[in-house]
Amino acid sequence: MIDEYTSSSLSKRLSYILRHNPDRFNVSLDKEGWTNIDGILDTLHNFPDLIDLKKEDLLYLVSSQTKRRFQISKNKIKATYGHTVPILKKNPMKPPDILYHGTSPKFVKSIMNHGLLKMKRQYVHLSIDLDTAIETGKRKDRNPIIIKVDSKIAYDEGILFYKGSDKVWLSENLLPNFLKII
Ligand code: HQG
Repeated sequence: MIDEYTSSSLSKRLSYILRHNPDRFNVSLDKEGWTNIDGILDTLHNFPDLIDLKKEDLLYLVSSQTKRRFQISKNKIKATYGHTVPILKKNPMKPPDILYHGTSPKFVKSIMNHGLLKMKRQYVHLSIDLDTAIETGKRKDRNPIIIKVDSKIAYDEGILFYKGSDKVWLSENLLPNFLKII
């Protein structure tokens, strides 16, 4: 079984390959972002510290993450959200009434002027609760700012939302009038 450190760095490398740069690793994704588990294992075995990685380790990583970053179906695996490579759009769904976005204080002025934008990713990423938003924001700054998103009004006004995972919702760009700093 892999230790916690390896598990976290494996998750980051897998995210990088499946969300952002499959080509660099000769990994091919289908239209929905799926690829073969055996192929991805072969790719991961090229990292010196992952040479002994077993399929069970990968299955354990996927099932143990509360953020559900990856999905497995039969012999395939995909990243559930976060892509910068284009994959087929998910089906729109009605979001919870309120969602959150954690970010760095240095982006807040621009966000409140221009709205929350997808930037390099395929969607804007939103968190289901404050804890997840704080964790997300901490990737950018030790003291993140949390923006509350009025997803009910945005949805009622025609903005499309998609379920990313249990903790993550996705949307199109959101105008500042749907946002409030908390
Ligand atoms: C910012 C993690 C200036 C935005 C997370 C964010 C998420 C603006 C950054 C997922 C802006 C993009 C994605 C504007 C947005 N002006 N800055 N108008 N609009 N931004 O990393 O949402 O742990 O691409 O605030 O939990 O931080 O990897 O997106 O700071 O679900 O599974 O532009 O990644 O999930 O940064 O994170 P990112 P994100 P994992």
